[in-house]
Amino acid sequence: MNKTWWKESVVYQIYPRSFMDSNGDGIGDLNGITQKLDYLKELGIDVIWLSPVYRSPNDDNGYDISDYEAIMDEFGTMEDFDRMLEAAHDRGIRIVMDLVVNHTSDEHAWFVESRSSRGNDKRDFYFWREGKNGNPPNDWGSFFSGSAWEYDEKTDMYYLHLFSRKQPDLNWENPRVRREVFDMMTRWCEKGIDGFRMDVISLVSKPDGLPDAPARNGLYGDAGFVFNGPRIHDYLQEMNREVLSRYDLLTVGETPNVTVEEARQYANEDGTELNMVFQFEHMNLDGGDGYKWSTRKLPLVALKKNLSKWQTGLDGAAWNSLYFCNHDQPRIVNRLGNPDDAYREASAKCIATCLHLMQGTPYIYQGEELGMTNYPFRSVEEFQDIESVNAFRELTQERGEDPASLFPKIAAKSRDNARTPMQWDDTENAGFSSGKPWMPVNPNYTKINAREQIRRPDSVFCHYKKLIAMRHHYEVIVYGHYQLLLEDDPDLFVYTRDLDARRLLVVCNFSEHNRIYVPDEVFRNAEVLIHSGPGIEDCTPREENGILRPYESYVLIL
Ligand code: ISL
Ligand code: CA
Repeated sequence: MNKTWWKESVVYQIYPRSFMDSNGDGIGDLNGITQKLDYLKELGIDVIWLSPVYRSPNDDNGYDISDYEAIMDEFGTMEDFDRMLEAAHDRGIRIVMDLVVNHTSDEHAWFVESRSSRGNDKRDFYFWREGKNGNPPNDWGSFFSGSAWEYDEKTDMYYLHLFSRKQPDLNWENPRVRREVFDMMTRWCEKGIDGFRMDVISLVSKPDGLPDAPARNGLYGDAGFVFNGPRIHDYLQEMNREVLSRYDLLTVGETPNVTVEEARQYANEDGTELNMVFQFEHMNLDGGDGYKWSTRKLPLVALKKNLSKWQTGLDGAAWNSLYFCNHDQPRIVNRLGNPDDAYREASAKCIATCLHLMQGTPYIYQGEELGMTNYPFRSVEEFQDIESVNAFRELTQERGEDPASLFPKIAAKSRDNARTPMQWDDTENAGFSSGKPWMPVNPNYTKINAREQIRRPDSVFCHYKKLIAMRHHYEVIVYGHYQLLLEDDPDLFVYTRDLDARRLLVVCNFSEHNRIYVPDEVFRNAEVLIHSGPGIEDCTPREENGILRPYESYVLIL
């Protein structure tokens, strides 16, 4: 397997709107990020993935871009961006940009032109189709509810939008579209950025002829089949030749609905497409009936099997991302751990150890390193995210779901959970802003915040810091081969990693009771790399009698 810096790095995702507000308007901004670079340096991360900072009308918080080469007014100016990039580079931190090119905003100049007339020069930059007997051209549903087609009176045709109607899909079949995208990417590379996280890149090649979906999902065709379309690999190889191969970048494809087989192609070791995939199978294991809304917890045995499948399936052939949190996911402590005071920190650390000792590039989402939790929603009116708002409306009004029983399911899974402001300290608004935050701060900021954790050696923050330092020190953590033990145990997640003479044993008790696990004889004299659990201050796991307390975890190295 090739050794490269992006396999050895730890990435930290910033959602700028909620990270740090420097000017008191309640909205996080670029200067706020610059102010907090020393915090990230202290944590020890190598790379920042910056969620979109481009000009946008914010129908989907910046994932609807109206100008790829301007900064969103609320976030600052291009000069602020340049200063932030330089300040990050001064600290040895790279910056990876979000690249959202499956769609633009409907306010992007290309779409404004495209929609102006049937004969417009940019008409084919998007998918325009005639309706069928007064209905949309096909049955596809949008990921944000409703049909994926919007009727446009001006030219009496429909345009495709797999996300909101303000996010029309770009037509990658058109070579001019690809040229424009590649040139725009090149200009960002010339500016000195360090890579791209490619939003839903597995969606850019649409099935030939845009047929109805093979399966129905309620009122609409299940758009799941639109992923990994017929020309996706041609497009990525072209992008690689034209742009990516000319710079030293980290490239990660957001690839929902990708299989291990396909991922081996997207992120192949030969480097003809992307460096790594960011896939979702493990995040879908706690979904409900036909959709993601549910209060179920992530089932441990299924999670172990799934993560292990990816660990062994890509080993030596391709590269994966390791993550439990991002701006689209509820907080992992609620999903897999226990947010109550007695177990919150222990479970956050157990989860972190389990993930960060695997093969792949770890991603930490802002606040995860503090063990931040879901927001305690009390009513539907508190949801802000377009996905949650639309889903609640569609499921109650069009599919007859009972609002009272749907509410807790959406509250448990809403993307809003990840988007409450970063909890910096215990002062007003958690130190995020001197004004009224665009989204309420989680009331638990008085006990969960960065200032308190940075100086407490047994904090979640210090645990993440240690995990990152370990990865930088031991090659076996980056490159070692993985093997799962105790496959069917409902509480324990135990695995080994091997590289040459080095061997790791990772032991995590994901339950709220004591368990006994005695490591194999070969680990008798192994060194303890990291150890955590409720009230554990010492550094030696009690392996002699094998007792593991709730959420206790440790790593041994030979
Ligand atoms: O979060 C989701 C719904 O459960 C996913 O379907 C999500 O929409 C999907 O992973 C694509 O996400 C990306 O593209 C979206 C944007 O809203 C997300 O924030 C982004 O991560 C459209 O650009
Ligand atoms: Ca601001």
